[in-house]
Amino acid sequence: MTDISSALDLTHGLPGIARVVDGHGGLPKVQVTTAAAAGEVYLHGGQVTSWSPAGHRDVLFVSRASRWEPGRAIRGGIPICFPWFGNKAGDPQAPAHGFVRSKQWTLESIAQTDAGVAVGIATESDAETKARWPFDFRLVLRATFGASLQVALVATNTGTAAFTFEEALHTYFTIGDATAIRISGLDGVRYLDKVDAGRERLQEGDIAFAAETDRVYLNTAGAVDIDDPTLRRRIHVSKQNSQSTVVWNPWIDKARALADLQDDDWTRLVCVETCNVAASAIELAPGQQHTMTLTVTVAPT
Ligand code: TA6
Repeated sequence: MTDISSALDLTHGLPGIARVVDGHGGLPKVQVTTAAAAGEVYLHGGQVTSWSPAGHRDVLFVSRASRWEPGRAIRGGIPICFPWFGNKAGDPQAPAHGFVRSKQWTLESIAQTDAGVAVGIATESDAETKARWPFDFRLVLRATFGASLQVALVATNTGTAAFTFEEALHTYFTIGDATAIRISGLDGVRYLDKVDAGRERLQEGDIAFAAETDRVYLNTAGAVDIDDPTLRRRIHVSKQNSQSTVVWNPWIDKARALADLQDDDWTRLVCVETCNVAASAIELAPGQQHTMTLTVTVAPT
């Protein structure tokens, strides 16, 4: 066990419930094990990488080809996109989806609550982030592992100038077969089709997958269901203070092109992302705070 994991476990560990241990690549992670659920969060990227409620296999997908090293994003779980989503406008050299998903976060708390075991981690601006984005901020992620998974992302403007940011909880869900699932809850919602040069379209009915799909659903605060006939379960994704939902499946060619995805990973993952992007970007004045929350439940079908 690395010194950092041992020290954090000594300070924050709850014996028999939540421990800080070395994960892949020797990266410290919090491992939660209770009767209600098991789960994991890496300090690298502030990334939840596992949630298995009792009686269910893991609801979150992580690729076996993922990299586990400083400066690289973990491929799977819940990457955090901040302070921009996708490519940064006017700065093609900037890292896609911002810089906090490849940053080391700080463990602040582990506590048992009525809803489950709550893990609090944080990151904030520093010289490196300010070279990319000249604002002072603090981000806190609270992940609660229980019969449901709750994830809250709290952004605070700790500086003297207002700023505008985009954010996403870019959740990768485990599914049995991408060609068989159906996603409901976005009927009648307009979206930007990123596979078709960002053309704006209208969703009609449920989403089914038959090709690369990359869509930004606009002005939608509603919940989404992922119906999975192969794993015989329904994943319910609800949210608060989020006005955009992104749906992504890389399909064959994109999965093959991404080095940290296995070629057939597209068959067993779908991203349904809880966001505030594009026209729903958030403006914060100095001292102001914004909290976006995701709640996931799963039920057999
Ligand atoms: O959320 C969908 C998306 O923006 C896609 O365009 C695709 O690029 C995906 O994210 C993964 O991005 P990444 O930078 O992690 O390879």
